[in-house]
Amino acid sequence: MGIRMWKIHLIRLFICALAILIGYIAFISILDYLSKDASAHTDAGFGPACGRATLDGNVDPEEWGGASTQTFPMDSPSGKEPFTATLYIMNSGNNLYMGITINDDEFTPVGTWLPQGDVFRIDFDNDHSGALFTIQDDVLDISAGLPQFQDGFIKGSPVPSSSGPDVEGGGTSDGFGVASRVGDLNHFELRHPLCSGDSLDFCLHPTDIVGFRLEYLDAEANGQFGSSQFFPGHYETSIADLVIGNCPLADWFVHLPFIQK
Ligand SMILES: [Ca+2]
Ligand SMILES: [Ca+2]
Ligand SMILES: [Ca+2]
Ligand SMILES: [Ca+2]
Repeated sequence: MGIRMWKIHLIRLFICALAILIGYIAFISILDYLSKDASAHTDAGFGPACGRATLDGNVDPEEWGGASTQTFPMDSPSGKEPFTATLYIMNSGNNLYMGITINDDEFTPVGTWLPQGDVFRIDFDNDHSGALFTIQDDVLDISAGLPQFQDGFIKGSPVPSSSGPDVEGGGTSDGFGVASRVGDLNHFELRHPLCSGDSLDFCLHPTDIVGFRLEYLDAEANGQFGSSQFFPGHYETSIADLVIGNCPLADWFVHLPFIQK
């Protein structure tokens, strides 16, 4: 075989290797895209629902009757027994309302590691990008101990998920929430403006879709940390969807005194 033929063979070999490499990269990219698509924005969707509730720490099924509702086991990555929670979501013309019940075995208002005891942290994916913990994303905390409601935001430092109250980041505290023990469940109720005007809050309009993830941090009766449990999952791409309803409902606010039950 002459030198010329060798050159042609080498060029063919190079082109084949290049084609295989490009194919492999494309295959891996498609797999990566599909895996992200499967985990982000799961089918844990909450449809548009209109309503408003009295925030007294009692998730009364009647007042939340119009809400989009799901009952589910929490994702407990530590291996502790998963709690079962029911989440109710609806909105008025001005506010998002969320109600949650969970079968924690006690309502703990003070903890060693959790100063406000049992707490739900709700992380929002403001722009529905499929990623949590973008700087300034909205974060709401509703806890057993005082102050029961905190309107926060992602600070991003020292770790991506670190958050702080809006008032410490130059924003305003917007919303309200109350938690209490009702029967053998912990109940949490809150509201937050759909569009407060604060840059540390989301701004949502009818038909908008926003992503969110719940995290429940359980304090035990002795104040020790119990477990951290999640919905729809514990990954940063585990995000449920919420569609904002077109609801011409005005709000009325009835703030009942907090009564520990
Ligand atoms: Ca209520
Ligand atoms: Ca705010
Ligand atoms: Ca906020
Ligand atoms: Ca507890």
